[in-house]
Amino acid sequence: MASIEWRSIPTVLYPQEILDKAFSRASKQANLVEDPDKYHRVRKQMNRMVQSAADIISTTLLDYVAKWPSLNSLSDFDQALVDAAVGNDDFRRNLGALQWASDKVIQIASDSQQKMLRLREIDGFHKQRRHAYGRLSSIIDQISEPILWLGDARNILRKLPSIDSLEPCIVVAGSPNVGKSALINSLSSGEPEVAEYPFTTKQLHLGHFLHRRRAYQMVDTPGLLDRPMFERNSIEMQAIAALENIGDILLFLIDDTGNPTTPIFEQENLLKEVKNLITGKPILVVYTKSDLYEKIPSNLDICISAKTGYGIEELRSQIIKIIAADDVSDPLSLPENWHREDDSIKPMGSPQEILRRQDEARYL
Ligand SMILES: Nc1nc2c(ncn2[C@@H]2O[C@H](COP(=O)(O)OP(=O)(O)OP(=O)(O)O)[C@@H](O)[C@H]2O)c(=O)[nH]1
Ligand SMILES: [Mg+2]
Repeated sequence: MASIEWRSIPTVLYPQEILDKAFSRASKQANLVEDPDKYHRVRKQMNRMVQSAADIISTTLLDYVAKWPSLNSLSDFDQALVDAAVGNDDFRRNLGALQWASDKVIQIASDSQQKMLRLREIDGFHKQRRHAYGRLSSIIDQISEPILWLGDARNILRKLPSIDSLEPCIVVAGSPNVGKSALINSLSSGEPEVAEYPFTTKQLHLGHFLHRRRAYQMVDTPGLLDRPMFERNSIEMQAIAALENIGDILLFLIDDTGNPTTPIFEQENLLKEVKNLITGKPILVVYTKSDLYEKIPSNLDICISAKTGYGIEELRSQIIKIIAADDVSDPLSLPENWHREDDSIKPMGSPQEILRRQDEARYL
């Protein structure tokens, strides 16, 4: 599943702006009508106005529906994000209202066309046009709340983190202040991003590094796990459950240096709880802030310092090894015991050769 580019969700016009856009373009269309006979000209003009206005309104609305992600196609994690940020039910209901309005608007245009066919007076065409415009405005009026909701929701959704579920993902957890964000920053190549995390009031750090052309994404979990289980609300629980889906590995950071914000026994309790909650993936326990030890205790398997870079490269290699993303089988190789009808077919050669031949064929 590809990632959602939340930032690409288009701006939503205000209800009045949608109408203004539709009516002004419709008038321009009407001006293009040429017919020396006034009766026919007015009939065509009025008809053209209604049809164009309805078309523009309907395309504008359907464009929103098309450009907003469909919830069903989102990963569990993204669905949990949307739910926490704006509410999945509202999301569905308000987009559904746009679809409903678009259908209505097309119906109004078609009714109007039928009626104009039966009219015999110039005045009647004008009246019918005004009547249709009134009905179009009333439809937009009826969906003004959903439109305004979508405008607000867009501004919230734009700030959500984008995580590509096709690429490996490392989830970084631990008590407050243990150094989650600092670790992500030091493992990242390029500028780490900051995004909104709707489950908590804190901002979340996103980073990635490349290894053999794969982007290893990192996401931290500020404030998500540092409360006891019974204090968490259902949305936070949903977020934790969703972490199961996005992450290939969970790094659990512990600050066991002199004066951690959270006492070590609490951090260890949290680790136990996390191990119970997140069962389907490897958990790597990482001790942080190694620079603060006079001598690093020998029982700490993995100890790093985001400040000095100590242990960071070793940790990176370990993560890559555990995820084993590079072990994917060669997509161009045939399965074993592949059945061939024709033995005379020559072996195709190495994947590189096949690609080279395909490349050459393209330029023949
Ligand atoms: N000496 C030292 N300080 C560090 C190191 N890593 C982080 N810190 C400090 O520890 C504090 C917390 O670091 P953050 O990376 O913000 O910790 P966090 O886990 O993201 O904190 P929250 O997002 O609030 O849960 C900051 O003041 C950092 O400067 C380290 O390797 N060595
Ligand atoms: Mg942080």
